[in-house]
Amino acid sequence: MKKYIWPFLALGLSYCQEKAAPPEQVLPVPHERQIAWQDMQYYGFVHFNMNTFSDREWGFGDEKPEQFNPTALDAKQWARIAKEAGMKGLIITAKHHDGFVLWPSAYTEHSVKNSPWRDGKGDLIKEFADACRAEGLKVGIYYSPWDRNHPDYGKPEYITYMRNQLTELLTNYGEIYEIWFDGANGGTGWYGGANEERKVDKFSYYDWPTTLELVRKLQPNAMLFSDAGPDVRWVGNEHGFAYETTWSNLMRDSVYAGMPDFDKWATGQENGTHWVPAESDVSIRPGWYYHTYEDHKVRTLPELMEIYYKSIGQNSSLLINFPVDTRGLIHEKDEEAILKMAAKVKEDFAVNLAEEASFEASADRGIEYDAKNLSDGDFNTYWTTQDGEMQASVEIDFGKEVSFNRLLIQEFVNLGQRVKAFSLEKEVNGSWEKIAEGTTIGYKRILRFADTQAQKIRVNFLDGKGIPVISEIGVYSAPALLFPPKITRTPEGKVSITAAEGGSEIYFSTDGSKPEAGKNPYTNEFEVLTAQTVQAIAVDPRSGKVSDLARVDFDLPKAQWKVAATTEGSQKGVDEDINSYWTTENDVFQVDLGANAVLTGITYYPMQGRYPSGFIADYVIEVSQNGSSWKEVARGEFSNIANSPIEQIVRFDGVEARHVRLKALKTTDGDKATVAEFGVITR
Ligand code: FUL
Ligand code: CA
Repeated sequence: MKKYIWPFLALGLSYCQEKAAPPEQVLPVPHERQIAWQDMQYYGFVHFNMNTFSDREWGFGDEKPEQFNPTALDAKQWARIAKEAGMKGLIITAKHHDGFVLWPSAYTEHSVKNSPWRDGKGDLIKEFADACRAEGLKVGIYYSPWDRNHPDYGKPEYITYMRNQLTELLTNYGEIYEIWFDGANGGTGWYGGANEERKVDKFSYYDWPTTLELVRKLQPNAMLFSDAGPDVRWVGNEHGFAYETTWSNLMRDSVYAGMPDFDKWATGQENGTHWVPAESDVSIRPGWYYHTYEDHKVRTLPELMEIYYKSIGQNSSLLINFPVDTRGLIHEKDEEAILKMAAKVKEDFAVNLAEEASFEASADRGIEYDAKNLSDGDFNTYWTTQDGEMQASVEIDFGKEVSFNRLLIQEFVNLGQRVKAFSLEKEVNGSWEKIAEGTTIGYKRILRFADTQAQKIRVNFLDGKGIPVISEIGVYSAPALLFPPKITRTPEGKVSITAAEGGSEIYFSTDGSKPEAGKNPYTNEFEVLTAQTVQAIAVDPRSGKVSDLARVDFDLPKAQWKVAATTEGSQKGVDEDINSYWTTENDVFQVDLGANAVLTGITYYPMQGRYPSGFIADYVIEVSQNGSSWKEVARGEFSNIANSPIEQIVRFDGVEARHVRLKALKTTDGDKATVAEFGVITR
């Protein structure tokens, strides 16, 4: 144990009092630039480039600059939305795998300078940087090392090209806070007309040490991102989820960008040698680039909140992507979704119950490291114990019984990440009862649990790489996520209704009336075997707040239905799951309903995959009593299905039949027709 005597600094009453030295670092510790960055927590991605216009995720490299032609581009709109959403910076795809660049680079013709946008005089990196700075946002650059356009890709000459371009980007646009090097590298491409596959040795080809040296020289404060860091690492998935146990320590010398089995390193390691914190990246839609056919797939509020809690709440930063559309704007639906998330985060953390509470620790290191530092809102003041006191707990007394469901903890990671196990307990009649537990904490850890009432709680630090050094502890009561409940039915007709978040109550109706809070609560699944409308609402019992209405029009259950097919999987077209699908053999989807019914229409859900195919464009619907003689009841086109693959409904005059078939006369892409879900209408 080290103690200093600082007689010259001591004043007044504390004259000659011993001051405890801060705890020793536990290595590795963050660099200054990482300390500045970790506080940002949340920033945005803009994927906008040639792919926006070629409607692809990865361009081949043979696209033409003339294709890049946004009609209403406004980088100020992006920055305004990011700012309103609480983001601290934005990162733009200056060059993606197809090689097209958003600035007038002197080193290539494959650039905005040869596009119709702003008559070839535009510089999108400049417009972007100016717009960000006007809103107080930091500016980041995504640069793809892989270039499917460049003739020299794979040769040493290309590395010079890449460094020249990085020099342009890092010299001409002011301070850059993060540079994002993508791990996807090498493969087939156009490569100046060669049209071939070019494999590169991802470890050695780019000579990263030299490139990184250049980048450091030009932008000493910039965080360098790649799978392997060196400053910030990929989280190992594109769902935006870090891990229950997430270390900022990484065995950095064992990993490199684009390595095949990166996954197993993605959580970081307790004994990692370098400080390389995780960044969770995710798009607000399935694709990174804009596709109109994903307009109905913008992530919902419960999905976005899950991302928030699993990234920022699990020791990671969060990078959410906007696929800017062909106008050059963030789509209205994406804006709505991100602002809803921002509002919900604000609501969840509106009141820190710990702020007014009294804190008492089982041990501390002296007055400067008192437990009151845990609720002063200052990350740089912390509570810690004497050297060797590895286990300790902090009791929080609210003064009266309060209700809560979130615990937020921040470790003072500037001295290294330590905690390996902790738990939360509440006092019940003089004894302690466990509410929740966790492993790592890191810069920020948020535990979610069901609403709990208590006057006193305690946080136990059970195991760590060193003594606990904790900056802040917060306790919150997040209102239930009031999202319309999900109503689903099995093919057998069993209906279940689930709320987006535990703790909320559900009320429902099956007779067409509007469900009311307090009337007809949902407790168990029930049967719906005829055409019936089920409606439901979620209610927060504490505030009495009511969600929007959920409504599903069910028709005949499908358990007895048989799809005529010789290939496997045809029942996937009638399994009440829109995420499974079947590819038809001959563009015909034919069903035996098992019994006669009076049909007045059909429903068709096209395939919902990330790369869907076989949407039916032109159709004929036929019915039959015996399965051999057929009668046409409808014919037409599913307009705009390519761009909006939502449920299609066709109505016709009532007709009695046992068999029904949907025939594709044409699919949007010429591929075999696919069916995600087929249904009939009998009312
Ligand atoms: C990936 C890329 O291949 C995607 O297109 C996207 O840019 C994403 C952020 O990183 O590795
Ligand atoms: Ca503090």
